[in-house]
Amino acid sequence: MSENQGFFQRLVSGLTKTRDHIVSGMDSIFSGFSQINDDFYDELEETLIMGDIGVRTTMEILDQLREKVKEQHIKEPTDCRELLIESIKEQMGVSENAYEFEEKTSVVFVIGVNGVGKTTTIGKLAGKLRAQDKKVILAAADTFRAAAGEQLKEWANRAQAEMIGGQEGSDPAAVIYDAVAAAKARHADVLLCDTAGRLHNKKNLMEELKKMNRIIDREYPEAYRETLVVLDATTGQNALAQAKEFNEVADITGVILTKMDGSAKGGIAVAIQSELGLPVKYIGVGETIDDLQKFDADEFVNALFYKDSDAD
Ligand SMILES: Nc1nc2c(ncn2[C@@H]2O[C@H](COP(=O)(O)OP(=O)(O)O)[C@@H](O)[C@H]2O)c(=O)[nH]1
Ligand SMILES: [Mg+2]
Repeated sequence: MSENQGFFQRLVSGLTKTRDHIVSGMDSIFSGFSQINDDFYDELEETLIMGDIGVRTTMEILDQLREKVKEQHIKEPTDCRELLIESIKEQMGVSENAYEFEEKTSVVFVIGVNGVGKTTTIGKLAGKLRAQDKKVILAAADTFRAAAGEQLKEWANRAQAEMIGGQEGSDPAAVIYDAVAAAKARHADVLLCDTAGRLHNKKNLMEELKKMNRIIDREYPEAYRETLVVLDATTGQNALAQAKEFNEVADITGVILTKMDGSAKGGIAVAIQSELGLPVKYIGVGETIDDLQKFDADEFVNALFYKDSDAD
């Protein structure tokens, strides 16, 4: 099985709920209408929004569809299916250098609210990089709870990576400072930084993140930088709001969408790329070290819309 097929199959089974909903919703619209009219577009709109694609993105997708229908003189609703899928894919372009950090000496700063899956994702990412024989260091800069450091330590052991941490309640910026020093001294390929999702208040958290960023800028200017915001896909449109907030304090370079194996409505991946202009780089599809996948927008949209028979 090629990696792409694996990705597709996994998504297909992971996204069963959303997929069944979107696919059957779409198909009943395409077959239920005998002509392309306002009602037809209204129903498509409703189905897309229900799938978490978001209002704005849905509008853009449908505008494109309308244009294509006009240009190509399409008359049959069923002929819109491919055009619709095409329009959705067009909302999701990802830049070519999305995974450059894996090949460079880099610092990956991982942010996001509590419980979205930051620590788990760092563990998985460390595992992936170690499998490529990279030297990986983890920075346990979530010093807010002792359990957070212990949890990351377990992942470090699992992935066979080194971890730099601090005492509970210690200054997370100091942990970052130490971790950068260690990464430089030991010629690490990638430094992965775990952060807290909550401090005493939001202002505090945002200030702390900025401070950590400044330390990396100052102490490790030669490193390639990647700032990934982790979002829980099952929280739907809330995830979008979180990404917007974090984007105000950090230059986010990408998104990791976790819990795509649960009841997530996959449309959120489309909404993020379209509305925020941020690429989804990985998706989490479970709780084990292997459950992190590179995100391929085309494959993803195919997984959302094609029936099993189409995939053969
Ligand atoms: N099903 C599933 N669970 C996940 C995934 N990623 C993380 N989790 C779970 O989500 C919970 C919170 O994860 P954690 O990494 O501690 O979140 P953090 O607070 O952001 O560091 C844990 O129980 C993880 O096992 C995923 O992709 N799929
Ligand atoms: Mg954590």
